[in-house]
Amino acid sequence: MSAQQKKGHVVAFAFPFGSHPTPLLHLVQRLAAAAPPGVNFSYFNTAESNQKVLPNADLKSYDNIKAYDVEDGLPEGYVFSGNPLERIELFVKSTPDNFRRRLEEVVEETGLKASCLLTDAFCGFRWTWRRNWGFLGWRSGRRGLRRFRFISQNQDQTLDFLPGLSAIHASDLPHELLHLDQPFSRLLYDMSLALPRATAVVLNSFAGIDPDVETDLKSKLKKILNVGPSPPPPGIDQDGCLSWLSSHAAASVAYISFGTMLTPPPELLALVEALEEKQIPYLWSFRDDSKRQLLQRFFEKTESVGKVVEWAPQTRILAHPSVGVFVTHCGWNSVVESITGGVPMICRPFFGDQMINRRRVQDVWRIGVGVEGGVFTKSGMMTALDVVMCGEEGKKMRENIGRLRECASRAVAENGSSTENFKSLVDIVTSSSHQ
Ligand code: U2F
Repeated sequence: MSAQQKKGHVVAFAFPFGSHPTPLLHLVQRLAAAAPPGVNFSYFNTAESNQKVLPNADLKSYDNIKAYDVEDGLPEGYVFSGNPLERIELFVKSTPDNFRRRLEEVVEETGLKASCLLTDAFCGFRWTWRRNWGFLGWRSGRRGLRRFRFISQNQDQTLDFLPGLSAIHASDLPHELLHLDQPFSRLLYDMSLALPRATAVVLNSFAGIDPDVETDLKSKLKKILNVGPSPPPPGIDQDGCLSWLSSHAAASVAYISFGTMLTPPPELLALVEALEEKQIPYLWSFRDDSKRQLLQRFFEKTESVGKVVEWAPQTRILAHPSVGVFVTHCGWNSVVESITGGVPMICRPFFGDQMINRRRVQDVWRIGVGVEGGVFTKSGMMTALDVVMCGEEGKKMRENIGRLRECASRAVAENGSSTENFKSLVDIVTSSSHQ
């Protein structure tokens, strides 16, 4: 291939909420480091989200990546009603025009036409279908959506019609899937139509975790590329979590985090009562000021056994031998990181894919338990802590997670499947066929 043909302009569209923008930016950085000279990368995200993710990304060391702000869809002087989905819905309504406008400006300024589009699957807008572009993705399908609606009438029914998902119950489905009149549901629906048109769907997952799902995806999509588990970001330990962990016995600490998007509910009181009763040392990533008042007394009372920080270097914490359990909302990144760290989970999912992830953790991989009745209660949490941290079942979970962890290590080793898939991805995004 000639140097001229290798030149290209890879355009990444981020979904600016929760943990979405960061993994996409990391992927762009990995690709930019591996791409042949002359290939440029542009990362599009809202100004607010860029302000959060760019300072940790050290883009200065990449002369082939530029970040751009797109409009967030908030009308001037807008007053929020308190609905947590409002910001997302306004953004979704402003797509794809906000991305298109900004991209046109950038093409005008730089003279570089987009040669490849690498987007979060949530940005699978209809206008992108005109060309064969790449998507970072999740799984669904038009027929699937109709079936989901049908089976949702019986919450106990399982998804036997989707290979590899027979353990998932109708009650585990995100209710957003079933109401196509809402902006967020339309986004999911558009995504399900867009994925089969993409040149490749890139997943933060690895071969062997879900063989039946992988086979099914291969039959439905042009190409799937598991490139995970993604290499962990350095994760600065500004609050001394790791040295605190090192002063504890092996597998004795509960690490607690509910991800980046949640306002956890008042039932957290039941969780803390269980921790206190069992005298379990805990490390909690907690930055929700609205709930701090609720838990302040507990935090003070248990200062000698607990540590509360606003942001924790999670991947490093989960890799620490003192952590015995991860109390999690089951966001996908957290589940993968817990597997990579070899830590069994206590699951309290809240929305979206989290209930499906919980079901797989508990019933498919058997590497954790859901909380009894789906919400925190003192007795349910005490039982879950006993099961995971003390009992035979917990030992079995650690063995099961060890096997998955080995699959993950093999995948990212030299010549491993994720390593090879990543090389294919580099070829795809830098290939002249898109230009
Ligand atoms: C949404 O999930 P979240 O962003 O809430 O949660 P995760 O997918 O688990 O990702 C959280 C990331 O933030 C990191 C952690 C994960 O990589 O290591 N982190 C950290 O480093 N330190 C902290 O103190 C707290 C978190 C959504 F809600 C889920 O349903 C989806 O599955 C998920 C992915 O699409 O996005």
